[in-house]
This record gives sequence, structure tokens and C-alpha cells, in this order.
Amino acid sequence: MRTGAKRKASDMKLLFITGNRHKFLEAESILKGCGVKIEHGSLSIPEERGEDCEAIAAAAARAAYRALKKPLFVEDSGLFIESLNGFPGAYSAWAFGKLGADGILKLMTGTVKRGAEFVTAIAYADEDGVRTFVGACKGTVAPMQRGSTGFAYDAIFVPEGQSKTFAEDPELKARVSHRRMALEKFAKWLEEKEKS
Ligand code: ITT
Repeated sequence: MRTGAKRKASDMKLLFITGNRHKFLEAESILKGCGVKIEHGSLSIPEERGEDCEAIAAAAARAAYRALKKPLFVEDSGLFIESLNGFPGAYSAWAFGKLGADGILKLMTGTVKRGAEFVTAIAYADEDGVRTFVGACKGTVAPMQRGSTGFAYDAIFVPEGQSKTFAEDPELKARVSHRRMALEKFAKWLEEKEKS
């Protein structure tokens, strides 16, 4: 028998497996606006190594579904900095733990080229397999940390066409972030799935 995946999206409480509370709260708020309710789940799944957030998220969703046997989604994200050849990218969590945002700024000392992109890959798994939804937000790396909201690299990332960092303007982040872009695609797909 099908489980949560066949219920109406508006009735569903989808399981989001993540160890990052900030990600969960942002996703909860964005998806609520799309009529999708989520619940938090924790599961220790060894993360696949690689540079591609989409492939990492897909592997994690597959492993989590194999373990829990219920519809769920995971997210893999990263900040890809042009002048650092995409670093920290899919290694963002690790790099933040080792260097922090200031360590990344130090690597960029004297760098005029400040382009960067935040990427989020959502992977949803159910009995039909895995679907992925990728969102991106282009911007620049600020010369110093600014702002006090959000998490990790929010204080050094300024989205394209803006002057404030994500950490200075959480409402801006909620409107234009990589996470919003991926989750909106995901919510749209869930809605279509419900209709079919
Ligand atoms: P889970 O894998 O358990 O979901 P995680 O934090 O380890 O949590 P990732 O492997 O996807 O998740 O690491 C992404 C890292 O990228 C995250 O820990 C932050 O350092 C950074 N990051 C991702 N999204 C961000 C955002 O919106 N703002 C600031 N930093 C972000």
C-alpha cells in the first residue's frame, strides 16, 4: 500500500531528514507558504563524497528511504566561490567547521573577483524512486562579515543586485535564496503529483 506519498499534499507532513536545524526552520517556513507541512527527522547516513550537491543529495535520500521505508527528503547545499574554483562547494559544512566564514575571507584576501553561488539540491525519495530539485542564488562574497541572523556563510554572502548580506536581511534571504528556489520547484512537483 502507498503511504504518505499518495495523500493530498495539503494533508501531508513530509519527513525532512537533516541534522541542521537552520535548514529545517527555513524549509518549514518556505514550504508552509506553498501549503506543504514538514516534520523533522534525524538519521545518521554516511554522506557520499563528491563535488555535486545533486548526486550527494540523491544518494542520501536513497539510503534514508532504504532505512526508513517512508517518503522523505534531504538537502545538500554549498557555497561555490568562483575565485576558489568552486570551493568550499559540496564541502561547505566541513570547511565552515574548519575555517569559519573568516577563514574563507582570509583565503580571498586581495581577490577582486568576488562572484559566488549558493546551491541547494533537494532529493525526495519514495517507493517510485528519487527525484531531485536544484535551486541556485548568484551573488558575491562580502569583504567582511556583516549581520547577525541566519547561519554559516550568511554573513558573507550578498545576493546579486543587493547590498545587504543574507545575515543582515533574513526577509531578503527568504525571498531569493537557493533553498527557496529548490523548495518552490519541489512544492510545484508535489502539487502536480497530487493532481495526477
Ligand atoms: P545535513 O546534511 O544534516 O542536512 P549539513 O549542515 O551538514 O546538514 P550540508 O552537508 O548540505 O548540510 O552542508 C551545507 C553547508 O553549507 C552548511 O552546513 C552551511 O555551512 C552551508 N550552507 C548551506 N546553506 C546555507 C545557507 O542558506 N546559509 C549559509 N550557509 C549555508
